[in-house]
Amino acid sequence: MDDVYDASAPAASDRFLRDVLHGLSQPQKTLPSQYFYDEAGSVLFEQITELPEYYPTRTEVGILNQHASTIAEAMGPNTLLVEYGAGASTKTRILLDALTDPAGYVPIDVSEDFLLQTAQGLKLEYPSLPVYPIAGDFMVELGLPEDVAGTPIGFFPGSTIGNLSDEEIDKFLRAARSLLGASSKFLIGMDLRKSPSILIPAYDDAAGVTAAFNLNLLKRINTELGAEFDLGAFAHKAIWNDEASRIEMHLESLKPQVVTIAHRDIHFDAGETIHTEISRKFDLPKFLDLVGTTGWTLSDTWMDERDYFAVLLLSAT
Ligand code: SAH
Ligand code: AVI
Repeated sequence: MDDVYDASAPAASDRFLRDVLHGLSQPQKTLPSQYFYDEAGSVLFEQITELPEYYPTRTEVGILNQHASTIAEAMGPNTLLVEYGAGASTKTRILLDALTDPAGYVPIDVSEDFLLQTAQGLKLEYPSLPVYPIAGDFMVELGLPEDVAGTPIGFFPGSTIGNLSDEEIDKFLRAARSLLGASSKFLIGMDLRKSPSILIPAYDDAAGVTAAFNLNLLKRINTELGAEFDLGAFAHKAIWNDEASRIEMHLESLKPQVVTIAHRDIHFDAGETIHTEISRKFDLPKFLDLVGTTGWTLSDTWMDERDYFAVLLLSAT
């Protein structure tokens, strides 16, 4: 494996502190969801994917398994697979097994230690596949490593696109189009709108794994920024926002309290929340409006029998 290219190293902890203080100074306190993913957060996310209530992963895996050869054919030979928010690269293996002579794999992720472990595991499983991990934020302009070969094809599974706002999706798709180039395609997985009776338990599971994932953000702020959040004084909440068609995760302060971060006192009322994540549930026409003029057009769509999840193939225009 080539050395990891760390796209965010110089100012990572400064940026984390700045983002935390900025988010916690807003009238609706908020924290960017990308900070869930330190190593513990990535492990917790993997546990979420195995929960009985969390249908997205197994549904998307089912779609990819069912259509792997068609998808691989559409991607073509000599693919340089560029994955945004790669995590454990579980779904990647389905594509790698179906692709004809893949030229390489570029996993991009903010969770650096987890990314490196995943990349090392892949190198053992696919000894002839060049793997070029990039540690960094996929929302900033990234470059591909100089020595890559093949036709760049994007992969953005997991409905991670649902964790982005309209403006972020627009910026992200344009940046991906510029990175991947004019011959590219982009395979994107997205969760679809469905009954709150299915959605709420998926984000508030009986075993409390999603609660631990949400609270891990405060734990991380304590460890990395020297704050003193009392984890027992905040509770996980998952809310369905019907108008915005999204699940919102919050952390609710269970009492009035003050938390000090970098000499700044942050006041919480009892019942006040920190908004930590949006998880959008799309309908296809609305998503295609967002794709709009970003340099991509829809080529193909695959869905499961229950219409829970969609995998879209976009082509560069
Ligand atoms: N693709 C995997 C993992 C999805 S979890 C799957 O489908 O199961 C979301 C992943 O995106 C995590 O690994 C997280 O660390 C990463 N991630 C979230 N926001 C990111 C950002 N802004 N830049 C880079 N990686 C990000
Ligand atoms: C990574 N992302 C798409 C997950 C989701 O479903 O929004 C993260 C997650 N949050 C709570 N559970 C899982």
